[in-house]
Amino acid sequence: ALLGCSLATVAQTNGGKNPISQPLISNIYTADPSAHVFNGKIYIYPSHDIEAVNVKEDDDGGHFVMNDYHILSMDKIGGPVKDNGVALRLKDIPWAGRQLWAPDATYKNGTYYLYFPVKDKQDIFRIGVATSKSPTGPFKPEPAPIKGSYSIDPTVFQDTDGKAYLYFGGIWGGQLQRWTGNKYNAKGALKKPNELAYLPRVARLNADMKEFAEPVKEIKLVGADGKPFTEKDNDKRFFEAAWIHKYNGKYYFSYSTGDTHNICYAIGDNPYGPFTYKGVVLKPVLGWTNHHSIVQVGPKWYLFYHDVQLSGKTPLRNVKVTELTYNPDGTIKTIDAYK
Ligand code: FUB
Repeated sequence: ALLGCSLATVAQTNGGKNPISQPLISNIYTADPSAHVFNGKIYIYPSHDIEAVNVKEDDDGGHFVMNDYHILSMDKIGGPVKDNGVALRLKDIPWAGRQLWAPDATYKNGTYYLYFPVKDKQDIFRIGVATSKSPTGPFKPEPAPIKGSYSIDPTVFQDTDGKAYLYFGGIWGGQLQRWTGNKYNAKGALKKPNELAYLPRVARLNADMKEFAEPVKEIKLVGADGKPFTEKDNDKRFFEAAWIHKYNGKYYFSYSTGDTHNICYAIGDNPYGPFTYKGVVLKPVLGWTNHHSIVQVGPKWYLFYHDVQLSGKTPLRNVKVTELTYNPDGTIKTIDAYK
């Protein structure tokens, strides 16, 4: 283990209760795990965290300086985890400037599609797509970002009717506050406490999975009272890290609340929402960021997430997995990763 820390040495239990989840790998730092099952095997598409040299931690995430992706795979939960090596490098993306952040992937008709946010050469976050015949790459990037894309944390969802959607957005360093009505304003400001919070975005993808089929739309997120959140509801409002999954015919939109560090979820009846807030999936974890994915493996559901157990440092994270369970009414049981 390059980090001087094997799974055996970090093993710990919580007073005989469930074992606390351990990092899935320790040879590299990984974060923002987007997990999928392809052909019965589990693949994790994470960010690859690296040490930032001469960069101070700031509110815009300047310290997240990632420059490639490694895809992880495992045959079963609890089994050995393989690091499949470099799948895509920043330097091979013709339009990219810096900061290769949280990716996601999907499969359609013999091709795997990797969606990734990265700052372009003008330092504006855009979303790119790269393709491969293998789930672990290497991935070949398209020559330009997806037209009309912006901000960070793309997540791709293919519905049972075959339509595919890209969800994205993140405030602060993710630059969502610079985009109103899909128009860029470099001076876009954060909302004041009583103003309506920024909303995540969605666009349906073309059949080729490489372009938006429609203008980007805002996703309506409302509280249990049916009212939209204001910025002061920052323990519930959207910040970044969108994910969507379907359970019993309902659409579950989950996301991070950023500066209050929760992963929350809201339920809707279709891919565009509105989504009604239901509660917390994952309480704050070690480190500033909280980012997750929710996936069914066989009969069980799992939450992939990260914390900073191995390094103790926010920009050097490690991915983990734990079981996720539903209540009979379809709500999710809140997870505390350390109890
Ligand atoms: O990994 C960089 C950023 O940190 C992600 O884009 C956010 O979701 C947060 O996890």
